[in-house]
Amino acid sequence: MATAPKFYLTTAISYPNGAPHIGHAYEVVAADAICRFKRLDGYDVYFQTGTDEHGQKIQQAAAKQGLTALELVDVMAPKFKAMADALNCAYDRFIRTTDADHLPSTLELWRRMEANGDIYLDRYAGWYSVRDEAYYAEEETHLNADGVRIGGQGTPVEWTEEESYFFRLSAYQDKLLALYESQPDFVGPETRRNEVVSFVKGGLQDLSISRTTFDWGLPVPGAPKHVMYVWVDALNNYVTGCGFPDENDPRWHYWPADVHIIGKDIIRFHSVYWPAFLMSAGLALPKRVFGHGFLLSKGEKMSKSVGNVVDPFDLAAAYGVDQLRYFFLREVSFGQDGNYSHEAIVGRINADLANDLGNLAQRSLSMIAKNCEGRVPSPGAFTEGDQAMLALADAALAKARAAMEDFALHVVLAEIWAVVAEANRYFAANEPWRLTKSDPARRDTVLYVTAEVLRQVAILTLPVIPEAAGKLLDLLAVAPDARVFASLGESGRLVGGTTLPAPSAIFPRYVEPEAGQVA
Ligand code: ME8
Repeated sequence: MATAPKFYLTTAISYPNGAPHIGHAYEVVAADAICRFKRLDGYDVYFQTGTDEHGQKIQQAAAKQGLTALELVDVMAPKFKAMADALNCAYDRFIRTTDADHLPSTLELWRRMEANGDIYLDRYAGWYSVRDEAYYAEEETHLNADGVRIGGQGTPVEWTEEESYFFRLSAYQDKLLALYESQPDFVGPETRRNEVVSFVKGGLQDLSISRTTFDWGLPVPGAPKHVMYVWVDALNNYVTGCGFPDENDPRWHYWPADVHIIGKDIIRFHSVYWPAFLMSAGLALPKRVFGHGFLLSKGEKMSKSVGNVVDPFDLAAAYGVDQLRYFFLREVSFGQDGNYSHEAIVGRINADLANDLGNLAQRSLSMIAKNCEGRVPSPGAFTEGDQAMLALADAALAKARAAMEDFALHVVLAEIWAVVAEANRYFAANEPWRLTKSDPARRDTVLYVTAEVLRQVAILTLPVIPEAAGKLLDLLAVAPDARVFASLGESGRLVGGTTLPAPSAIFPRYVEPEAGQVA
């Protein structure tokens, strides 16, 4: 038997300096949908997410609460894991950078970069943002109205001077440019690629990769005063998860990652520093880095001071897990920023899920239960219209796959909903409810075609709304092993006469809670 092609996807690992927010939820849901899609399409998938637990930002947050850094991350990291679980994200590993296997892995990365002549000791003097855990060149900073110096991503920077190990990033400028040239989709989407290429063309400074003014980090080998710069530690999680440095580890074959799914604010770390570290250490490079956009609350960036940091657990409880997942992935063009609001979420739930898909399923399955003895109806000869309807459903996988090549999750869903819309037109135009007396055989054919289209829509939507799509497949009596993309199209057609369970609703409409109740 041919072995399945592998697919290794990672999300960013989040800073557990506070509770997870809707941006974290968005990223892990998108990553999960891509992984589920690939699994259903026959890939051997490895999906890693987790938390980034070292560095000054965590240490400062802990100190503010009177906790040690370890105490803080031991409270917060489980909340990130619980969020991924609550949102039905089927990750293979939730990595924490405090996990025991991450230290030997990261020491080995360091050792290899050092052996390659890329690490030297010097002094750092420059601007540092603790919030971004990032160094900024003077020209990337400005003074704001209050006289506070602000870095490239809008956060305050502070002057930092200390002894530091440096990574010879400047030596990788040409190699990186050659990489972007030879693999045009290495960084996506296009806007992010252009941004990275022009940053690298502008010239690369060597990178400070150790700190001496605090101690919450991985130790630099042979230099007890130094802890590693948190980004060296953080990026390396991606190979730790594959068993690095043990190349006999059964997970090692997953490396290199097929894609790192991250937010647009950390594209530079992933598409400049990380490939340079890997080249230096003699390791294979990830195939792609994709920077999604930011989720904004009615156009504003989330921040605790604006008071619009939304708790993902509350959202899931208010709207439903599948509903929230669908909203994230349908409403926002993956790769661009998107807005969320109560109105927008309710609009999507009621229009797309409750009306378009839910009602069609409910109406057609109730008619089948009532008129066809609760069995899949046996179709007669197909008309041209029936054939066109089936052909549209059969063609959806190819369109979804093509969109998935660009991680265009919103296009994947738009293609599937184009089939749903056509199925609604087909059902309305053929009026099966009028045929019971005049032509029951024709009614059965129309109901069969509708149910068969629903089968395909349910399989295709499993990556995004796993629970509801699974329920729809239960109602259609589709066997568990037939819930894969290989069963789409003609090969997996519903079989007339198959007994069906009693129908029930899959998507209730969202109804505003009574005044006084919290949504
Ligand atoms: O950056 N909308 O951690 P983090 C969408 N530890 N995505 C958002 C977002 C928003 N409003 N806010 C943040 C870090 N994100 C590092 C990563 S990886 C080796 C280390 C995304 O907790 C953000 O872009 O600040 C990033 O991809 C992820 O959430 C974690 O952000």
